Amino acid sequence: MQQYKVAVVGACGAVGQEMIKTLEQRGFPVSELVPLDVAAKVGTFVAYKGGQVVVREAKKGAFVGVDFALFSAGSDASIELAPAAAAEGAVVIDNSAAWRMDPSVPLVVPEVNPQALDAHKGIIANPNCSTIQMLVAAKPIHDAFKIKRIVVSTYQAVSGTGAPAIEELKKQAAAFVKGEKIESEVYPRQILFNALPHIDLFLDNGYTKEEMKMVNETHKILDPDIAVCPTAVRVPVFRGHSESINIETERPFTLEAVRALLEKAPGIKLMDDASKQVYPTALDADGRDETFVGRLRLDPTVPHGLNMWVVSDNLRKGAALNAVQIAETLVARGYKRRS
Ligand code: 3JN
Repeated sequence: MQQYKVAVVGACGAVGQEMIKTLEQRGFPVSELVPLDVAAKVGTFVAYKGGQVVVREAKKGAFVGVDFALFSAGSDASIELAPAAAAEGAVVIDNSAAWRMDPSVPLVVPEVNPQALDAHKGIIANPNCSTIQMLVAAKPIHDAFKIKRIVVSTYQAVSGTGAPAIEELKKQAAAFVKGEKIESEVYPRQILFNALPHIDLFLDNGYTKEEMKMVNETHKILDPDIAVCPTAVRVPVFRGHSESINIETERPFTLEAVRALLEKAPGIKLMDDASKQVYPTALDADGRDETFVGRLRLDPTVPHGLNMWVVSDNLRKGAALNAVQIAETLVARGYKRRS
């Protein structure tokens, strides 16, 4: 079997670590793993296949001979280094927002629009985590009944913000138990025992950047005609984003038909039996690859309405796994080295 040299940029970060773990767990054919990060991390090690691989500096010249470069080091690093990596012959799969809306860059969820990969010119973008799980669940419904409008509220884990936010939630919990003062640095308000309707920056239209990513990315990936109305909320959960999704379709459907579609849709696990209190939660999704769907019910307030609860691991399907699946899909579609 052909093997590929794979670089991970941001290898020491939460998503970078998950990318390396995912490559290993899925048996991606890696001839050499090249962990790259900022100068301060050079010489440290990442764990891979029972061994330790030394971290090198992410800089121009580091991508010669690399087949796939998985980037998760933030937008600035992607803007600076992704074109260089592509020029050096690598296919970049970028987890940041830097290139997502560039018309020449495919924005891909492999279960939804794998065909978009064929037009890549060396850079491919991974969508925002909240978009990915929403579209995995929406795709089979859109194909069968044509979605007109989606109203979505997210309940997003602190790991979406990064390691400092995970620490902040832990510290606030410890301070609460000890009866000490609760300090907030990462978030503008206390996250412990709270829900913050504020993810990323506020824009002039009153929505946040996170919310507008869900709108714009849905239009690029699935259908520009779907109206999307989002509210993104941060909750005191470590890992796993949950979404309450209300869908209005053009064509009529039955719950049984939707259930049958979701049962056989790729990447989805149905957890839906209200009589036995079966529904997915963030803890069920932790470390898992699937997007979980439950609480399926009709919305009787519109002609063809559906409600569902969709949960997925934001670091995995929302980031690392989707990126690795893009590489797998490129290989399955006949990847050839670019230079
Ligand atoms: O907050 C979350 O749960 C997801 C965060 C995503 C994020 C955070 C900082 C910068 C992104 C993203 O992937 O859209 C970016 C970015 O790349 O702009």
